[in-house]
Amino acid sequence: MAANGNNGTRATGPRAVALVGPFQSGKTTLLEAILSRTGVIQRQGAVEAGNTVGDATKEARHHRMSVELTVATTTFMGDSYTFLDCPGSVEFVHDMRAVLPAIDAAIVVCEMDEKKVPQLQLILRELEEQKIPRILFVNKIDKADAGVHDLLKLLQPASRTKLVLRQIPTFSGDLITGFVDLALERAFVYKEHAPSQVVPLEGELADREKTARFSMLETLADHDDELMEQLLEDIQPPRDKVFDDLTRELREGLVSPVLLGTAIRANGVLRLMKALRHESPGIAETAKRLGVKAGGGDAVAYVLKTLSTAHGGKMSVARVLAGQAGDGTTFLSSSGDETGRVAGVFKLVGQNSEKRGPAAVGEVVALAKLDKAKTGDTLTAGKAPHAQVAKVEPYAPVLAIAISAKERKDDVKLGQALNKLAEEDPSITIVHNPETHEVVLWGQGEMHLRVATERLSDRFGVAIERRQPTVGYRETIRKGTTQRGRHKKQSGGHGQFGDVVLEIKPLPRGSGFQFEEQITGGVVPRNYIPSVEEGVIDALKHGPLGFPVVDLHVALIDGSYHTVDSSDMAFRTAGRIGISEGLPQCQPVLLEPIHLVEIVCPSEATAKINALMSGRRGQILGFDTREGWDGWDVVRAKMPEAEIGDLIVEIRSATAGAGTFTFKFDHMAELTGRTADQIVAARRAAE
Ligand SMILES: Nc1nc2c(ncn2[C@@H]2O[C@H](COP(=O)(O)OP(=O)(O)OP(=O)(O)O)[C@@H](O)[C@H]2O)c(=O)[nH]1
Ligand SMILES: [Mg+2]
Repeated sequence: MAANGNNGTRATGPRAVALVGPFQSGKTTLLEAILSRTGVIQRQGAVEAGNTVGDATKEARHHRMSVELTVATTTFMGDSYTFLDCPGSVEFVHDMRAVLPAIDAAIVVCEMDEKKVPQLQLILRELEEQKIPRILFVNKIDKADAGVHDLLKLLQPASRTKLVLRQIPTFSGDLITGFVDLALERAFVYKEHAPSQVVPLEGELADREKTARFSMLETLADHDDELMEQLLEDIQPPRDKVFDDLTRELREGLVSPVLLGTAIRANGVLRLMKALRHESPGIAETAKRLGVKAGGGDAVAYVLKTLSTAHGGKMSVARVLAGQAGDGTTFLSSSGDETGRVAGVFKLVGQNSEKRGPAAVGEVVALAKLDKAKTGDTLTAGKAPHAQVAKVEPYAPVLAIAISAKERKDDVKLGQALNKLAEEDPSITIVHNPETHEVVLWGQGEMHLRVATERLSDRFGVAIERRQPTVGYRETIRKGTTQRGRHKKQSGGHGQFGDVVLEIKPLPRGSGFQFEEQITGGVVPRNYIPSVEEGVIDALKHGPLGFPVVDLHVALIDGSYHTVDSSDMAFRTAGRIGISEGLPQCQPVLLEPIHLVEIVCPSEATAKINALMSGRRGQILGFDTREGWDGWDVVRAKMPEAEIGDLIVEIRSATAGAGTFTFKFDHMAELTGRTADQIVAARRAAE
């Protein structure tokens, strides 16, 4: 198939490009290099020195890693580019996932590091599924050795699309000192913080170049018959044709080019920018990919991140997918709700926001005061809602902590802060446990929750205390009994009198609580019976072991009353006494929640995961290959809730961060012996 007329024509208009990749691969450093190369900043800062444009929040600086998205807009050769520097840590992956629908292309920053290949695979998977063009940037070439020859062998397994090596490194001894661009057929030596210098391509290097170029062309020819013929007939394809093919095949998702560089020295950055400029699609193609309907010129925008500014204002970082968005634009969400009226359009460069005029199609800006807009919303200024261009559900949380305000007076403030926290980061879930009165914060991992609590104090001014959340233990009985509950009080004038006989019987697991009345002859008057049941329920909230009691049947079989002294209160008390005195005779036993756990992990970690599960009282149900995932397994097990607490921490450490799990309540199981005794003792001590 010959290149058609559109191919090779440069996309125009503003671009949105995400910097993604495994943890610590150098994305934020690369952003810094791009900003310095494009003149936004005078000097390139370093993550180590804590002076980069990205990661400028207190939490990011403190942990020396990206803990949220950084947005920075710059200009290169007359075009506007917004870079979205995404955190690499899997715990903050939602910030990346929410960004992806809005971008024209992704730069996947990676390293020559075998350990990081599974993570790379996860990221490429997301991009492949969303059909987002992607360029791999192999960073830290300064640290790579001669093994870099095997670059594709290492990286290809992570990608389902064919990788094409666009550049080969050149060496001086063991050090990589430059590269040959295989499309341009030109050799360069790296200069620190300056454009690379062209050097003659000759001798042994020219031979290496020929071989590498041929294999690049072979890959491209898989999707271009004309090129295939030229290669077979030993005809040199024209350079323009090669560029056209690179462009078309990148945009159509047939190949992913691989470029090299060293972000800390800004090496390889200009070539990367040029590849973006010439080869990445623009907003027209992206809007098509997303199915944007630009009816009547109304603005359509996608919200990729929500920020709470220091002064409490809300900003929706959005990409304009059609029309233009300016002050006064009123938006509707996909569900037809008014999200508010734009009051301020800002250009972002990290923490720096600069007021500007209306945003044109393709631009990424922060829109102020869209009070009801949420991350992931598709907004339209039209009369009818626009279909959601993408639906990004956060991953189910995997780790929880219980939190409370350090000072009681901050309780209300904490509630408000939690709302803002969840608005900024939808991968956090806040659950109020009505039984224990705990506020439980669910998140994606230890660091995620740590940063969340830091934000609560740094950004929203609420100091908090954190605890392990209470495990949902219950207790039940193993045998039945019949017990009288009698409440009699003669205090001055009016006395209190209630008298009941309760028959208590165990029920099968999962039955809950049943109450039945079997009163004959009106020994307990009808109107008092609901109060007896209430008294029973009161007592069941706190059984002899200290936990809520479940799976039992209580029948009211007998009793007596007094015409003057009996009352609802008295019968409620009698019911409660009957249960409290009866249960200890029923062989109470502890119940613990057991969950069905499903772990996904790279196969080389499966044995470790099995051992880990068995070590935590897990019952392995089996393991399988993960469908559609070469080199991955799924392990299924049943596991007590108490052991799941920090399971994610262990899974991540056994899988270089790539493994994860989901869980679902399965059943309550009896727990006896030492573990049970310890739990009961701890409960008593806590009371
Ligand atoms: N040797 C070398 N080190 C680099 C290079 N680029 C980044 N680093 C170092 O790698 C570490 C991580 O850099 P970052 O830029 O924070 O990486 P990142 O991908 O943004 O990290 P996360 O966002 O936390 O995933 C820092 O210590 C950098 O100084 C490079 O080109 N060469
Ligand atoms: Mg970073």
